[in-house]
Amino acid sequence: MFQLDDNIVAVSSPAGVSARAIVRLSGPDALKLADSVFLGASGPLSASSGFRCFDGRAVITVGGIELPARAYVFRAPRSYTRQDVVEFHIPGSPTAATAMVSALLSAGAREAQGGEFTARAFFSGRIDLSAAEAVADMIDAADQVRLRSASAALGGWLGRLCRRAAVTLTDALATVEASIDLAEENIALEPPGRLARRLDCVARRLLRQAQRAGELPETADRPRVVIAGRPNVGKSSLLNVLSGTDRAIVSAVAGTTRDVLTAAISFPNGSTAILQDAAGLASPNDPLAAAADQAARAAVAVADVIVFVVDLSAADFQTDVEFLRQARRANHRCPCLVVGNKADLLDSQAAAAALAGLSSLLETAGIGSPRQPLIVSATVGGGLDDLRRAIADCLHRSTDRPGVAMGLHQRQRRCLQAAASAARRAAELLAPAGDISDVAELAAVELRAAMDELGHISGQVVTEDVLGRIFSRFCVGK
Ligand SMILES: Nc1nc2c(ncn2[C@@H]2O[C@H](COP(=O)(O)OP(=O)(O)OP(=O)(O)O)[C@@H](O)[C@H]2O)c(=O)[nH]1
Ligand SMILES: [Mg+2]
Repeated sequence: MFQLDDNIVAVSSPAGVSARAIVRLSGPDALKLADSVFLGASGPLSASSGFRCFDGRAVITVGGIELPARAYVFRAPRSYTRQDVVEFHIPGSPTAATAMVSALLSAGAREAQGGEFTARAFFSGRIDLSAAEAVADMIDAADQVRLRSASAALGGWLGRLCRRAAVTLTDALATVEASIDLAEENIALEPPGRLARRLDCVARRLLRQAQRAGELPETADRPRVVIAGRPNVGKSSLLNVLSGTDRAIVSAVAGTTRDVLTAAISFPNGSTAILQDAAGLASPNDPLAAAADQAARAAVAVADVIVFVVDLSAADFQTDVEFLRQARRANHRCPCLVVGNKADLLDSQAAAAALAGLSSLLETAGIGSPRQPLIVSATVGGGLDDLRRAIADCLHRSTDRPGVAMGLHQRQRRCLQAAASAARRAAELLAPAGDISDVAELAAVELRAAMDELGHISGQVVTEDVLGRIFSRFCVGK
């Protein structure tokens, strides 16, 4: 999948103009190649020791470009990739960075693919697969909670959990295999009951972590805030005003929005999310409306926060409450904000009465949310700051459950659960056995299966297909 022994180069700072651009080079000839574009004040980089930085000039002969530059030298094996690595920091012009990469390519380096530096760190044994995934999670982290979780994974909690479990499993497997080899020899091994208890303990620990850890997104998706509600209540108007765009068509005709529309929203605390507006939930009677309704329900089902909008000036909220109940059923773990829109059409007394009516209906229906419905006007603008704050708050809560500083990808969770099940099956075989050798062959199969599952997380047992999917999440230069 990746060639590992040649010299790779890439711009590893973000696209666009910035204070500094970083060009990264890794491989057996990295220092020699670096010397072809860098004139250091204290001599060639290939003569330098590692863990040093040198000021000098980047000299790109094609085009006659000369720039002030700083080179950071990391010598193998004390580098990210365990190869010689040079990082050039130059003034943040994308043109200069691209010219430098081109010069290094002409000198013999190869353009790095997305994630290839981290792949080298993984294949050289510098980090395990869970840490490599954490690097991608950290780059993608859309909020502090995900950042904390990525940082915990990079700190190695998952790797340590798997290694500790693997030690017990390897130990148990050795005992079980010894029981086959030594069956004739009358050598006392650990009693099967005690071995079973140890394995059961490992299974429980793995399962507990699988259940406790939060869910990490499989892609670089920002959290999704889905605006739902009946047709014509002002969902598209809210999408536009909250995102500061004209993304959605607004009209007095019910059923205007058909597709799920998306816009970015950012919050005062710096976090960002994807805001989605879909068709009004309805009991559709034509095929197009049915497809639109289905798309809206699918968006609700995977939302991180639901903003359920009702038209406060409407006389009756029964249908709204029924649709809200359906939305909650489709995604019961997701926080939900109820928003009374079009408050500008009511005077304050009528608005208070409508709010009380809506709240009591919600309570009767048993779907009273922990907070009161919010009152807003998408067109006049009232209540929108409160709504933004409430959404940010919900986003925080949806990922910041107490004790959850750790997150797992679905694949990792499945592997932990499968490892736990296999360890438990081994324990169940051993517990009632009179002697380990009575169940040794079957128990060994289960123990190996459990170890394989853990190996899928650390990367010891992993297919090219899984690796390809993981490293394709990275951008070039990382
Ligand atoms: N007075 C008032 N009118 C509003 C407000 N919000 C939306 N409207 C109007 O309500 C109508 C419907 O608004 P949309 O934003 O298209 O509603 P929607 O929920 O997206 O409708 P569908 O896409 O058909 O489901 C438009 O005429 C809007 O101008 C509001 O806060 N106050
Ligand atoms: Mg709409």
